[in-house]
Amino acid sequence: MCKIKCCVNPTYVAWKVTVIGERSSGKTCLISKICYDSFDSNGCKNPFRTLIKKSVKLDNDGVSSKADIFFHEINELNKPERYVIGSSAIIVTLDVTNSDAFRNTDLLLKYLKTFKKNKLQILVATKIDRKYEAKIWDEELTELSQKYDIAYIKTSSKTGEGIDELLQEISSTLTRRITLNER
Ligand SMILES: Nc1nc2c(ncn2[C@@H]2O[C@H](COP(=O)(O)OP(=O)(O)O)[C@@H](O)[C@H]2O)c(=O)[nH]1
Ligand SMILES: [Mg+2]
Repeated sequence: MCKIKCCVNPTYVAWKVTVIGERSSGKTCLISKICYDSFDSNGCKNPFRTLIKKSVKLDNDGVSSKADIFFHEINELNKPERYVIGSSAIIVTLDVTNSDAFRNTDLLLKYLKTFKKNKLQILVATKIDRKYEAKIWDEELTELSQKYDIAYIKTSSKTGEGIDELLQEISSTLTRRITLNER
């Protein structure tokens, strides 16, 4: 089994991150915003099935290094284990304007609990710019976050809100995990 440690040297690390969520929950737009800083209001037609790279700089206890984060998306909410093989993190997207998505996201997070030990998981509320149409609020997000003991971040791929915070959360948490692993 490839542990994250084997991909690491003092100045470079690579992580695979899986973005999973209901259809139209904003996965493609999220990856596009993170990796290309672009948002297409006509919708993002082509899903990112292959890995899309975002390079970030890390500062680990004063030692600067580089990380490449490779994102991909999946729609298969039903037993997605084969798609998350080799992933260091799983981002679960939840469209705040879609009240029907709450239950399926709850079920997905329940299923993903199995992977919690070795994969960072973050609940990402999407389309926060449409707050006047929002059906899912902090109360529901906090409920899921506490139930499954995972962080949640509110984002908008349209305005960019929360995108830097999300990237920071991924890179700092995964860096911390490497450091702990190496001790
Ligand atoms: N207003 C707004 N619309 C978004 C946002 N993210 C995605 N969308 C729209 O939601 C629809 C589905 O997005 P997409 O990324 O293709 O969803 P996916 O099926 O989960 O990959 C598209 O019409 C997007 O333009 C967002 O942050 N704000
Ligand atoms: Mg898509």
